[in-house]
Amino acid sequence: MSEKTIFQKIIDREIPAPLVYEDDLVAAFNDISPQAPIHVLIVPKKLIPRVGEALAADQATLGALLLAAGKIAEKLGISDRSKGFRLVINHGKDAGESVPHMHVHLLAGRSLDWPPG
Ligand code: IU
Repeated sequence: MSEKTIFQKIIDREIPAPLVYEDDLVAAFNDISPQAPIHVLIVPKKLIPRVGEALAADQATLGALLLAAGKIAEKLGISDRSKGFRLVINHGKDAGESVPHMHVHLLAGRSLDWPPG
């Protein structure tokens, strides 16, 4: 059995981090090093190391991640088009992945540059 990821430890309540959202398939908490005024990480409870390694059996979990993002945005009052938010998934070295437990970054609260760096 390989070592739990830091995110698995947060999900399993072994490391304290207030959850901003939780359902059967995903949990969400604030990023420890926020890159925007709002920076939430939405994480599958079952380990998927990175999005490109997801299996057909993970389809419901992948959908749950995006549905959770919409619900969190609504709750935070940023779902109106006059505000808005960005979702980011980093896969691998060139994308800057640092935690090998798939997660969706939800960034908001300021104007975000495009293209990203
Ligand atoms: P990435 O997509 O793998 O690069 O993102 C990992 C994120 O996890 C990054 O934004 C970190 O700031 C964040 N994070 C965290 O919120 N809490 C932690 O204990 C650790 C990383 I380690």
